[in-house]
Amino acid sequence: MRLSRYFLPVLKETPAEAQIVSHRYMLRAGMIKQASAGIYSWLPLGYKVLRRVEQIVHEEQIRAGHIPMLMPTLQSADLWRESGRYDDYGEEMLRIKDRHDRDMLYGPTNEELITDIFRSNVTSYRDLPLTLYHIQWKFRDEIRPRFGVMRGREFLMKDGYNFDLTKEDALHAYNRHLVSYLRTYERMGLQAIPMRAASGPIGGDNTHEFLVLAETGESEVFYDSAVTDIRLGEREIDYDDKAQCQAILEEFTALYARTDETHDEAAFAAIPEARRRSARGIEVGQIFYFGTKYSEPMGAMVTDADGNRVPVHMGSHGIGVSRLLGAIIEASHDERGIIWPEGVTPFHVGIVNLKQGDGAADVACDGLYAALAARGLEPLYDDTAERAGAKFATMDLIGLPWRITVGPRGLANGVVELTSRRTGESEEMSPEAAVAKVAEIYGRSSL
Ligand code: 5CA
Repeated sequence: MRLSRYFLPVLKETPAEAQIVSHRYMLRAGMIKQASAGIYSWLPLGYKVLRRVEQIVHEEQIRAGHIPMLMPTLQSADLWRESGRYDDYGEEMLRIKDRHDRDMLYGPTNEELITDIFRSNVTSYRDLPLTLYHIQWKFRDEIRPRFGVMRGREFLMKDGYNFDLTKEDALHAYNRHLVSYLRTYERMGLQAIPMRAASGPIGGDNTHEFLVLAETGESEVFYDSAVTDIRLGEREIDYDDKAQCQAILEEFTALYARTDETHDEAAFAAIPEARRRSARGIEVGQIFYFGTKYSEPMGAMVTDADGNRVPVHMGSHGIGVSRLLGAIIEASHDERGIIWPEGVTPFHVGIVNLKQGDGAADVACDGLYAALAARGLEPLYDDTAERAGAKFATMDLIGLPWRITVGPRGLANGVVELTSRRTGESEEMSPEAAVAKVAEIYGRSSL
């Protein structure tokens, strides 16, 4: 993309309403614009990152054997009356009447809708196990929407639902989600720690929240510092292997890590004092096993091997997709702006032309652009007439992990400069070497 043809409305001033760094940078970098309280438009740069995050979520869910689909945002109140949650859910649910005076609602979550789809189509244990998921906008009329996309009223969530014959199978689905979530967050450059939590209006006793440690997080957490040393890394995972998934859950949840809702002072005091931590965290996901809470009242039954009709065991599993952008920025930024991890960056590399209009510099930039694009990479080429300082400031603010700087002086010696946004280190090299290095970083060197 050429910046002169893009829509990147960066702000020089820090918006007064933004209290935390991710909100400030998302506004300043022209990623989002508030439409009304807790509701945002996703401007092109923000939308691009949102799509990248969504793509990683899809890839890891599909890898775990979960099936993508799409349910609507508006739902009929009737289903929620069946589960008993229409009255229970309270003020957070946005209730709407259509022209025929029918009660509708903007879905805050989808347990009822998916259970209805299941019961209409599945009747035998032979069709189990089944896990369906979607990535769809939700609405919760939060009393205090704040911190930009962190606590929105309208927000994007990945929500998945498992249907199993037995509790044991449903707990395997729970474990599978835990493992796939760990992989998902690690690919985004985040460490999200599973912590024992409370289940709230979703229900059930088994639940873990995934927390990214950050001073600006809304959750109070207590943990053994040794949990921060555990990584999933590149290990091979077989999502059908019950023992392996269970072992990973145990590895990640053996040490004390809880939110304030389930915090146990006595258990916390048993941790060696040097490892005891109380901190704040951003909740980027939550998994639940709730058994037959919805299947029983809504009649989601299957025939088992003995011919008996039994309610299915279910769980639901959510990732805060739009919130993740805020969490990634909270975890990765400096005083000049965002520093995107390579896995989610909106453009792979920035090209800064120090002297737009200079024949050699323009030709070199066009050549770099074409060579990067040929390797399947997306550069953002600042081809505007701005002065160098302003171009650098914009690149630093929007946080592309790599920048190639091109100027007549370097070109006279046959070199451009490749700079890491994270370390600030620069290296001079030929344009070809810069393309090869960037391609290697993104695993596109085979072309
Ligand atoms: N049905 C279950 C699982 S699919 C469910 O709704 N779980 S949840 O309530 O925990 O939401 C899942 C994730 O959505 C949360 O972990 C959080 O990351 C995100 N989320 C929840 N509320 C908001 C909000 N107001 N703004 C942004 N993200 C939110």
